[in-house]
Parts: sequence; C-alpha cells; structure tokens
Amino acid sequence: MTHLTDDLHAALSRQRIETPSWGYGNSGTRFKTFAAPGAARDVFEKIDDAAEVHRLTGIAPSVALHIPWDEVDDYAALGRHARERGVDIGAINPNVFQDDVYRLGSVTHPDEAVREQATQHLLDCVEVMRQTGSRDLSLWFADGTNYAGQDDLRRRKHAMRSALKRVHDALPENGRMLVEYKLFEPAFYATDLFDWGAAYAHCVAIGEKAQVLVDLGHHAQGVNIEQIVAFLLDEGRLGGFHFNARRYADDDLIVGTSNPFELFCIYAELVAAGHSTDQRTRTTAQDVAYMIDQSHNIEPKVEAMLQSVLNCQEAYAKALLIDRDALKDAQQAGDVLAAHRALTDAFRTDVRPLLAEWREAGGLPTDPIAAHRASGYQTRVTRERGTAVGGGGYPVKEKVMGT
Ligand code: PSV
Ligand code: MN
Ligand code: MN
Repeated sequence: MTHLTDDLHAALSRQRIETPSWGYGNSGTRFKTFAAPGAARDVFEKIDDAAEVHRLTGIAPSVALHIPWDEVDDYAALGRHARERGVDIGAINPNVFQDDVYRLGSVTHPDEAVREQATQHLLDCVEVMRQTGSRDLSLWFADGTNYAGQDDLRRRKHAMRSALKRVHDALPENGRMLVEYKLFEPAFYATDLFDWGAAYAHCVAIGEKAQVLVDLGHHAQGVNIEQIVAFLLDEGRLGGFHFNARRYADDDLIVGTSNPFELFCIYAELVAAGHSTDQRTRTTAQDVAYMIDQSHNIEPKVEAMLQSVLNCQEAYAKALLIDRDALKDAQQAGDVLAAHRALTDAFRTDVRPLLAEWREAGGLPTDPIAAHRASGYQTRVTRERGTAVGGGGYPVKEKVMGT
C-alpha cells in the first residue's frame, strides 16, 4: 500500500480545482433542458453549491462566473457572500455569443459596430474582475463561419488579434487572459480560434498576460492533448484548463469518466513540468488555473461536480506516484515498455486509501460523496428551491444551437 509521505501530503494540499457557476444551474442539450430538483436558480445559490463542494473536498475554493448570466449590481457584495461561505470568485467568463447581434460573430463580425459592442463587453468584464478581485479573464468565442466564402478568413484573424490586444492591454497588473480554442461548433466551416496553435500565435503576438486555455472537449478525435499541454508548458504559455469528458464532440460530461487515462497523462505532464530544471516551465506549471467546464444535464448538480473534483484529485495523486527516476532511466535506455510501465504502474495504483488518509489528516470526510449523500443537502435545497423549469445555468447550447 502507498503511504502518505510528507511530500505527497504537501502536494495534495496544494491542489486547486475551480468549479463553474454554470454547472450548478439547469442545463440541457439542444433537444431538452431537464429541470433538476434543487438546481441553483441564481448566482448566490450557485455559490452556495460551490461552497458545499469545497466544504466536502477541501480543494475547490473558487467558483468561475459567466457574465451576464451571473450579473449583479454589486460584485463586491457578491464577493463577500462567497467569502462568507468559504469560497472566492474565480475566473470571469464574458459572454459574446448569446445575443442576436452576434449571428455572424462577435469580435470578428463583419460590422465594426458589432465588433465594438463585443469588445466593450470584454472590457466591462475586466472591470468586473477588478471588483471581484479575479485574476483571470477566461475567453471563449463562438466566432466562425458556416460556409466557404462566407467571410474573409484573414480579415477575421486581424479583427480577433486587435480585440484581444485591446483587452490584454486593459487587464489589471496581475491579471491574465486565458484564450480558449475550439475545433468547431457552433460554426461548422471555420472557427476563428480553431486550435491551440491559433490561440498560441495570438497570445505570443499580444503580450505576456495572454495564455492558452485547454478545454478537453475541444479537439478532434484522437488528438494527443497531453502533448499539447507539454508543448505549451515548455513555451511558458499554458494558462489553464477546462476539464470535462467527451466521446463525440464537446459533450461536457464529468471529467475522468470516459477519459481517466487522458486525465492522468495530462497531470503527469504537469507534475513533470513542476520538476523541470527550466525555471519558466516550472513557474508556468505552478501557475496553471485548473477549472471544470461541465454542463451536467441529467445528473444531480452538486454530486456531479463533487465527482468531477474527486476524479481530478485521483488523477493528480496517481501522477504524483510516478517513479520519475525509473521512468527516466528506462527512457534513456530506450526501454520502451519499461518506460510505459513506469507510467502505468502509477496509473494502476488504487489511490483511494491514500486520499482517505489525506482527508482524515485535514479533518475532511474520508468519503465526500457518501458524506454528501448523508448530509441531507440535496433534500434541503430541493425543498427550499423547488424544481425550476428552464435554463438559467447554461442556456448556451439552446441559444447557440438554435432550438
Ligand atoms: C462552449 O464550448 C463552452 O463550453 C466553452 O468551452 C466555454 O468555455 C464555455 O462554453 C463557457 O462559455
Ligand atoms: Mn470551456
Ligand atoms: Mn466547451
């Protein structure tokens, strides 16, 4: 059995996973939004749910907001509400994809007035960051085209660059912008930020505060995401993650369900970069924002989010167990299978007892899911909140996909 050494304890205690406000409200697919009993109805309730996930896991101390879904008059008061419950406001996610005016794009729209409106919203979100004390502005654009010839691809690239640059230059001193890419959807012919290379090229061109965000759901089938992670870490441009699981497209399911080995390999790269002799790589690895981006549509919200956070914790714990010396020796000797086994031995280790020990040491429930089920939280919020019909948490799919 693997023991909880001081090093393991310290590393596990440093882990952080941010949960998204939109994962706590009702959400659906393009076909149907099922009303979840007790689902959060507003940003205050979403924060309450995020706090419950943190209370049970100890590693989810912040919640990402989506503006305007989570818009309030007084963000300082919202921040206080969060802190009273033991969590902080994390990344601010602007929304430039749900309004009719964005039919042909936002910052890359053919009409300058629309481009300006979208850029102003991004700049307004920088102001929200100042009020919430958030470090990260997390940017995802639905911008793209559906048909060859629909628009000028290079013009759109230039428009994207200039909007990103303006927002970058308006960021607070310690602020960052995390630039997310996505292969396709809702645009089906060309997406303006279509892959990590496009996001990376923009980031390098606009400045030091711009970094790439890797969402696990945004790649073509079979793409080696851990290699992208390793490359971006080495270039000092990996800013953050949106964790989720996919089989077909941007499915946004619980991370680590269909992709546990991928998640482990990603954490293995992060742990390795944390040991790098190159200082920039090490600092980049230490500064990564780990966020969940899921839109649970049939699962109970809080339990689903708990499962996601715990799956990340397991993957990270396994990555910490990799025998790095054995791995290096095998790699240098060209011993392909010994190297592979050095990695997979760690992956195959059952880390649940180790994590239970870590939780016990920190005064946390040893089985957070069982504790959640026994706590009566779900029953209480269902009684208090009822079953709200419709969206409210993640209306994006319905809006964007047009049902
Ligand atoms: C849409 O694909 C998306 O899932 C992106 O990943 C964003 O990060 C998220 O919505 C929230 O806007
Ligand atoms: Mn995302
Ligand atoms: Mn997505």
